[in-house]
Amino acid sequence: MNILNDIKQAYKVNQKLLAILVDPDDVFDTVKLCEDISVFPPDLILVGGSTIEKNNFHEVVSVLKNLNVAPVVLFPGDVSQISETADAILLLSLISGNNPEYLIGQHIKAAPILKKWGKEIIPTSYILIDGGRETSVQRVSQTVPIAQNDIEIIMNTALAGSQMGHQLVYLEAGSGAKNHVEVAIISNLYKELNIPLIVGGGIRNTQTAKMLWDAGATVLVVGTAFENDAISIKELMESK
Ligand code: 1GP
Repeated sequence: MNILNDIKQAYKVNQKLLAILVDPDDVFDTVKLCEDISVFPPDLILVGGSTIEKNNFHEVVSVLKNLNVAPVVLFPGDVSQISETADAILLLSLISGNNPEYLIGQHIKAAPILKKWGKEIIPTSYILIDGGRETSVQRVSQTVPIAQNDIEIIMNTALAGSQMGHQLVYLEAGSGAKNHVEVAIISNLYKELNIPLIVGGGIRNTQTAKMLWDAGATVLVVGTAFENDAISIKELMESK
């Protein structure tokens, strides 16, 4: 299995992918979670959160991995969120901000762990875009998101990330964002960059998902709406 190759291939042939984000802090019933995911599985399962208060991170990753319905990819808020059983990790650099801890600090702490871990590491530009309210990623990282209308800055930030060797660009409006990343940003980046886009934050219905996929996102990430049973994976998968 090579998840980056699969995403690049999807990008090349204009196939759309759905990732469901599971934040272990919001998991109260792993049996229900597994049922919800296995009835109609997404293409990818991301696991992580800006902070993890509960002590269930490894359990949640391994329960999802044991389902064996989709690759389980770590989406870590910090170095504590690396689990033995996952298939890959998005090694996120928060390049829209200037907090050294999220640009390189956590990465240095994670480096020896990831070396031993030996699984797939996917270097990813993580770009925070204003989603209309303060989200936990903003609070925890203490970085200011880029305004939705600063398309040139967003573009140049993503371009710099790809020039630094990042393989994916994750445009993040933040979990529970009021406003998702705007279509104009996605379509501009899709036109100008040669790199698959992951887009997440504030996607609450299939119409929005379809619009963002059509604008050029290769992977859409849905977390809150799935947690709240407000969206169905089946409908999302069928709306591609
Ligand atoms: C957050 O992009 C993800 O990192 C998902 O956001 O919870 O708003 O779907 P939502």
